[in-house]
Amino acid sequence: MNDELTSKHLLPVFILLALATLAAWREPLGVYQVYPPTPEPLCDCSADLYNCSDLSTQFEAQQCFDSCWVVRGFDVHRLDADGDAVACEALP
Ligand SMILES: [Ca+2]
Repeated sequence: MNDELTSKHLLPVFILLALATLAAWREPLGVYQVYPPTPEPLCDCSADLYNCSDLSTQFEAQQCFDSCWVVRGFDVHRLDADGDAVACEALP
């Protein structure tokens, strides 16, 4: 009698757990489909397209330099002429 009551009361809990598990399993797959595995580059790293004079701040130049370094593995735009990994030191 007690066992029967217990299983009847637990049935909705099991259903909820199953639905929650299913939802948690689907969610990460959806996220992976929406966002690409590699971050979008902050500037075009396909070729030498920018000079320091094209950028307005050192921060902007540094972001471009850093993201292209990750994508291409070298200073595509030659923003770091002296090779100290700080791009466009002359910019504000
Ligand atoms: Ca430099």
